[in-house]
Amino acid sequence: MTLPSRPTGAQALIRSLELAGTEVVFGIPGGAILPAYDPLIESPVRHVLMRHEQGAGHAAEGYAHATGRPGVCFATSGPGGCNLVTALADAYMDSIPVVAITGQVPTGVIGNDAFQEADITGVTMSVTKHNRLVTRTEDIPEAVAEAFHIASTGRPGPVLVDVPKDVLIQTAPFEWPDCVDLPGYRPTTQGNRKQVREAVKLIMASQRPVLYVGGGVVRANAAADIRTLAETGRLPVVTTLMARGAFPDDHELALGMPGMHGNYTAVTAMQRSDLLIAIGARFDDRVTGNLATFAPGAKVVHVDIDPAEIGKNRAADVPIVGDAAQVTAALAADLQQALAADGPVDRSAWLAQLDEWKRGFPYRYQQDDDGPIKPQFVVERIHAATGGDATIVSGVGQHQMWASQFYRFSRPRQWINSGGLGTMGFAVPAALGAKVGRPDERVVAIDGDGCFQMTSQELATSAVEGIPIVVAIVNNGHLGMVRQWQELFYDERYSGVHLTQDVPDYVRLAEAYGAIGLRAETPADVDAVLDKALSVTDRSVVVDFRCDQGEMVFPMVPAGGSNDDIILGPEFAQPALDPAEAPIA
Ligand SMILES: Cc1ncc(C[n+]2csc(CCOP(=O)(O)OP(=O)(O)O)c2C)c(N)n1
Repeated sequence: MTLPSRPTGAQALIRSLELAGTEVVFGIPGGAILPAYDPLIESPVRHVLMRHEQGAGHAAEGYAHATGRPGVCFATSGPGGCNLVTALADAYMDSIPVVAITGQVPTGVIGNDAFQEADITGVTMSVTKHNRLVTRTEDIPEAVAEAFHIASTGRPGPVLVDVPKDVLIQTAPFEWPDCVDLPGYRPTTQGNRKQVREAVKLIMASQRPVLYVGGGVVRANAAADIRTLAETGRLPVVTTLMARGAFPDDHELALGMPGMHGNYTAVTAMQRSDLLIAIGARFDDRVTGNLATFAPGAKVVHVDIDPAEIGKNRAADVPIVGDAAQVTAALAADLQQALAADGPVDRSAWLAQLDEWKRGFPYRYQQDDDGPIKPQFVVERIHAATGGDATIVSGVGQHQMWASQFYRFSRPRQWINSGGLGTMGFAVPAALGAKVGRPDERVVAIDGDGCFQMTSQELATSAVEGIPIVVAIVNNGHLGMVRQWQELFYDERYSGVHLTQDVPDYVRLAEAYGAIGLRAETPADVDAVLDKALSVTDRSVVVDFRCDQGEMVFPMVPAGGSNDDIILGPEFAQPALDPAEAPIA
């Protein structure tokens, strides 16, 4: 877009977005942000009109997850900005680079309880990496440049820029900053050399190491370095829920997902380990279980770009602040040298033990030909039907765990989910964002029936904007994950979890939104329905998989429990706890 010598704030905003590399904005207009929508008409930046601002935020996240570039969303003042809050909190928890632009009431009436006024910088203070109210038109380019810089450097995260309507309307000279220099904000990227050497000493001395790979590895594009490090040191690798795909599941050193619903080998390997090399991971309670009993014999090397993460939950013997890719590459190079100098470390007993656990305790489920469809079977068949090559996006709940457990991931950014905040309703809009960012990818949302109903209106966005995705609804008629807790920990006293499988009619709902609706009712239907769904490329397809309503996710470490007390499956299920002793979520 070419600018006049004194552009309006709105023109400056859109030009700044272009200069920051924005190709698409997900949003909904309104009074305060209206001026910014006008120059969008001349701009090559695509605007995707969403049906709810939460959807705009999740779509921006999905775009960022899939591409690694910041996702951008627009909302108007007051309710528009407030509707973005969940998505911003989600991006904050999962370190996703998002730039949110909100309109604000004119500067003269700020603080006046003006129509559609909300103090959105105040509201989002704790769920954004940074936010700013711009009060002068000439500051817009700098504010946008800063927002992209902060969102995408260091530990990525959401940044909100709030622009009052009069600031968008007034004119000012346009000056795009060549570089952004923020005093006090200089993320350390290169790990301390001495600490890297100390870490390598621990790796060389370790008999039972585990490379504990977190979402930061995906954010830092460090997957190739992780592979080099793992293969150099023959280090077994666990990939957390946020890191699935950062190390290929079919690799001989891959142990899969640890944590509350992780597999026995990953969980137990960490418990028995004598050295955890944590990279871009944050010792989340869903991974550690009860911290007091977590990996009791393990020393810890902790690599993170955010110094606040190191020692937060578990003390580190060797803390290394730095970029996951740079530090991992340095570790691999030093380890290579140490191995060349001192010879290989014999860890055959440990690796044999891990293999034995892998063989003895894989994820398990039973699909009977004449029984109800098992959700795990649906995920396995989606894997087969997509040749393991789709981008998988999930909602939150049981289906999320099954998707993470049973889809075999082979590359980073192939798995997109809401880990930290656990936001129901994430899948459909995030899948749309991912598809916009990677249009050549097959994008499949594996969603719960409860989650789907929170943001299903974005199917309209899909139809009108031409963004085709497949939505596989694991329809168990319940808020399944909560139902599971009530079954296990509240003596089967079900309260507020029954949705029914029939309302809404997902096939007709899909059709009403211009998508194709399909249903699978028996295991024999599953492959044919999937083939049909995946053969459609010009519109979205929603598949209603009528699944077993009582299936539970295993293994399970009850919240707050010790990872040593992992429950492997129904046949090992423990007696219901007294509700007074029920785990604290
Ligand atoms: C916005 C929001 N509200 C409530 C919850 C609590 N919660 C976690 S999982 C879950 C059930 C999800 O149900 P569904 O989408 O049907 O998935 P399922 O567990 O059955 O696979 C609920 C209510 C949440 N995570 N997010």
